Amino acid sequence: MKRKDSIRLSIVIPALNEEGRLPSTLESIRVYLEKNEDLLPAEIIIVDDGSEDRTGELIRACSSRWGVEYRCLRHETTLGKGAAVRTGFGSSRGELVLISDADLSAPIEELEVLLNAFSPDRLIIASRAVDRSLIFHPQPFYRDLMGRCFNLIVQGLLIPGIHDTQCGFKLFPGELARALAEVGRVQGFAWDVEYLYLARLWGFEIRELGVRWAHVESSRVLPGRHSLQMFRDVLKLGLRRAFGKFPARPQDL
Ligand SMILES: Nc1nc2c(ncn2[C@@H]2O[C@H](COP(=O)(O)OP(=O)(O)O)[C@@H](O)[C@H]2O)c(=O)[nH]1
Ligand SMILES: [Mg+2]
Repeated sequence: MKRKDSIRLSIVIPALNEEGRLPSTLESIRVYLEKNEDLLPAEIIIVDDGSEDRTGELIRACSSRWGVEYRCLRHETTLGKGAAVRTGFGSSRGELVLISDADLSAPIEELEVLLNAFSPDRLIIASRAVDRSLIFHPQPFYRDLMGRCFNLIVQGLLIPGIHDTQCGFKLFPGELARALAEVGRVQGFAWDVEYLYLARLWGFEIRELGVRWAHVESSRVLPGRHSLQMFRDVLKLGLRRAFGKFPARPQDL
C-alpha cells in the first residue's frame, strides 16, 4: 500500500454537476496552497461522478504546475458520493488525505485546525456539532433536524460519542484512507459512517473538531430519496456489526 512518490497532501473532491461551484473552490485551494508551501507537493483529485455538465472539462483544463498536480477521475455513470470518495482515496498518494465537498462549506483555511491536531494514528473530522457559533450560515431547519435524528441512530448503532459524522471535511492519515478505500462498500452519502466505524475498530482515534462552516445553496441532496438511502445504509451497517462482518485491520497498516 505504500506509495513511492512523496506527496504531502491529497485533496479529494467528489463532484456531481459542479461546474458552477468548482471554479471558485479550485481558486481558493490554489491560493491557500500557495501560502502554505509546507503542504506541497500536493495533488487535487476530483472525482467526477458521471456529471452531465462541464465539470469534467473544467477540471481537465486545470494545468498542473510545480508542487500542485490536478487529477480528474471519472465515473461514466453516477454511482454516489461514497463510490466517488472510494475512487479518490484509492488513487491518492498523499501522506495526508483531505476530503472536501466541492462547495467548500468548510473554508479551506480550516484545514489548519485539522492539521494542528493531526497524528498518524488519528482521524480528524470537522464537525458542526462541537461549536454552533462557528456556523455562519446554518442549514435549513429540516436538514438540521434530519441530521440530528440520523446522528442519534449512528451513535446508537455504530459510533457513540461522535456528534456529527457527516460534515464533508475530514483529514485522514494517507495509509488509512487507502486501506478504507479497499474495503469500503457504502456507495451513497452514508459512506462516512462506515469509514469512521472501521477506523475506530482498527484502533485509530477519531477527533471531532469545530470548524467555521456555512451552508451553500443548491444542494445535490434530495431530502426524501437520499435520507431514506442513508437510513437504510446505516441499518445495514448495524446488521453487519451485529453479525461481526467487518474486516479486521490490515496487517500492513
Ligand atoms: N460523487 C458524487 N458526489 C456527490 C453526489 N451528490 C453530491 N455529491 C458531492 O458531495 C458534496 C456535497 O454535496 P452538497 O450538494 O453540497 O451536499 P450538502 O452540502 O450536504 O447539501 C459535493 O462535493 C457534491 O458534488 C453524488 O451522487 N455523487
Ligand atoms: Mg454542500
